[in-house]
Amino acid sequence: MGYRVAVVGATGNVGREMLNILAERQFPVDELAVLASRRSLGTEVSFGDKTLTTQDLDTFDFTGWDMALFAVGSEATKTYAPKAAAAGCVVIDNSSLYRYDPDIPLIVPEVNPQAVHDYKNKNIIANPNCSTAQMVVALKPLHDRAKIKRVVVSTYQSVSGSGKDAIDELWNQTKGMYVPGQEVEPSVYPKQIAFNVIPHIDVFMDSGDTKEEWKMIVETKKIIDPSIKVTATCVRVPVFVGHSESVNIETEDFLDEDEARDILREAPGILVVDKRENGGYVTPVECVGDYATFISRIRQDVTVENGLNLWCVSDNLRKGAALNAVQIAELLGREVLKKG
Ligand code: 2RA
Repeated sequence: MGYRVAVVGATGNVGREMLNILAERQFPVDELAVLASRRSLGTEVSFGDKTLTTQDLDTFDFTGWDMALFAVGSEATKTYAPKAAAAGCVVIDNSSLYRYDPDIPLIVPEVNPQAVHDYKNKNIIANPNCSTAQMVVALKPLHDRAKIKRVVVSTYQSVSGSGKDAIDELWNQTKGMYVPGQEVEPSVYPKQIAFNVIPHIDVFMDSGDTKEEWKMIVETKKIIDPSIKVTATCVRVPVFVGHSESVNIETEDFLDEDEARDILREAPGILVVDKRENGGYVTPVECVGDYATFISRIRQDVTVENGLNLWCVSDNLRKGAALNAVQIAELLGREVLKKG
């Protein structure tokens, strides 16, 4: 016996990836409901070799459904997630709405699976921000071995993190650079993204950090350890899918690069590609469609007593969103609901 699962926001990039991954991983689904706003009503979406037609989220009754994977913005989540939770359907939410609620677990299954038992407070589990998810997968095994004190991270985030319009903007703006008269002015982003980088993701906060940077700080503390000091610079780059991160780590105990590499090689969810030669590292175009968090360029940071540098790349629509949500569903089923 399997689960009755709803995917909310099934026509968006992340919603479609959730369906792809539920099928790829043969999640035990007895019944699947694909829900969307009235605007997308009747849209057909793929689930493995099946084609499903979206139902109206506004009128859907979640009673008797086991789990609802939400892949919609915070506003729609605010309206419909409590409705699903109150009907007894466990919500796994990809928006940022509930991530910082102390009564709601924020989970990366390779890092803090034990937190899945904390969902009972509000029948909701939060999925982390995409740039946080891949980073904490890499940090956790090193933290367990040598206790991380401080993290300095610079991100190189693909445009798919901003949605379909951003993908179109990069494509059309790039084409427009070569076709006179087809120039495309910035609209999704404040500045040109083609052949450019933009050090601004989400809104600016009083501290001078952007909210994306704030999310990485707060979420890393909630998922791994509140004592870890984190500072982040999040940058949008002209890449379609795949977030990259340059991560500098300072630990309490000394950890040499070879031991760090061995620890990462054995850690869940990680693939180490690290050779000091041409091509001996992973780039975003190579991670697309993969489940793994790829780690390269592992080396000592000799400017501090116990420092390490590494390069971290992952598919932001998968580990950064849809895959992590499905892994939470698997964890919830295995550890709590125990059907399937
Ligand atoms: C981004 N992390 O990359 C944000 C939201 N997905 O735009």
